[in-house]
Amino acid sequence: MPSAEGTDTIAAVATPAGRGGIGIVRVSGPKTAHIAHALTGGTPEPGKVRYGPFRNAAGDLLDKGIVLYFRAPRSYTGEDVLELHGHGGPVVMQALLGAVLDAGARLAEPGEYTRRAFLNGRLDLAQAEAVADLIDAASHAAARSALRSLAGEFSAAIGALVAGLTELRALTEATLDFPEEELDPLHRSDAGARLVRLRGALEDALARSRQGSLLRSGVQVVLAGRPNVGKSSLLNRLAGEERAIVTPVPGTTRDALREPVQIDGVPILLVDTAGLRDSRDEVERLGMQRTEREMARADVVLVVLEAGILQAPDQAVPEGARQLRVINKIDLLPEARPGRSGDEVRVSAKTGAGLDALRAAILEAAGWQAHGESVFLARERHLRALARAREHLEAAAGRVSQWELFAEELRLAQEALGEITGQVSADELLGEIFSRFCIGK
Ligand SMILES: Nc1nc2c(ncn2[C@@H]2O[C@H](COP(=O)(O)OP(=O)(O)OP(=O)(O)O)[C@@H](O)[C@H]2O)c(=O)[nH]1
Ligand SMILES: [Mg+2]
Repeated sequence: MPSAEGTDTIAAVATPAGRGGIGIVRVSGPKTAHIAHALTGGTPEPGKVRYGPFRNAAGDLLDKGIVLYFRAPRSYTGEDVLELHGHGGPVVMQALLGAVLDAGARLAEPGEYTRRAFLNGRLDLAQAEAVADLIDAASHAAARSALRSLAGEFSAAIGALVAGLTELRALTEATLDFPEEELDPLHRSDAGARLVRLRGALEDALARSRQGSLLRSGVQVVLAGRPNVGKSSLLNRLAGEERAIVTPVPGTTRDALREPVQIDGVPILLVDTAGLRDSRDEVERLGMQRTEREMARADVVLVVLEAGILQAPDQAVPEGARQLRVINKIDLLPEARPGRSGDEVRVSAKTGAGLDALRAAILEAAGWQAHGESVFLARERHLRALARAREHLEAAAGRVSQWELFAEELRLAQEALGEITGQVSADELLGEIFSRFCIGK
């Protein structure tokens, strides 16, 4: 269960490195009021904004700025928190931080503020992760989804599942105490029905989380094919600007070129590659090796072919990647129609015909279904926990007449779900999660 750990006071520059109008040094812990006094010469009032000079122990003026003070537990970390808003230059910030450290704080570790917020019960683990995800969000859709997790929507869905499991366990354990009770057959069908409902709710949470994990980590889409089929032209079309060099000379692209784009808010990393063919040119061959490496990492491979020629590269698309056949240059064939049939999309990079169908096909191949506002920006860790809970519920479904085993599977499912919000969490797990934050968060 969350509880306060270290009683030392931490400090860090909370704004990004570099120069800006404002820079903030944040302090959290028991010595905060003392440090505020040391730098500003007064005891700050909680919740009040004050403007004044910041000085070091020798009395030198370091900067003038705004002081914000939050008293425990009504602060981000749940401890006393001080924010010194000064001028955002690296020298000023280092001087302020130095004075704060001299006054008794130590430098915060990555993610330590949010870790304290979790340990003091201000946030659960899924919410704490959402803080990092919101900051790292690569699209508006990802940011909105992280914000919903931060507001507790994901945790609430997990909490509802846990509550359902707790009820079912309580019922089951009551039956274990009275094995001969008449109520048993009744209870059995009730338990069965409850389990079916819980499994449905878990499937739903898992589906929404899978979608969200696409938003969080993005999708890698590789354009591959023989030289001159129009891979770079397609990349430029999808990116909406001339990023890759396009020429009529086969073998133009030598190196893999990455371009982040968004399709319906889903972050997509497009990778243009060197065309695949037999070549004696050393540079081109190195380029082709890269193409194969990129294909091995791809979520979706677009195998681009030229209309009328339809010659595919000899290299196979690796297993695990979804593949779409993209017939380009259909403007050259008067009878060809843009659009999609199955895993084949007909387009023209030149005219833009069929590009919307291609975008839709990419999203579908990546596993995206528009869930509107309700996807959870889940992490791999959450998906694994949900999948484990699902296995235990499945095992429980096969044990509806062996109550002890049934109860045990329910307990294990609940434990897996508890890891998501941090109700059950080992120290290593916390270390692993928070060490990926940057300092000052
Ligand atoms: N008519 C027509 N020409 C196209 C189309 N797409 C590309 N081209 C032309 O085809 C030639 C090759 O295009 P690129 O985009 O460089 O082809 P690539 O597949 O990237 O070629 P490499 O980098 O050499 O492997 C250029 O002259 C393009 O203008 C299209 O849809 N229609
Ligand atoms: Mg090219």
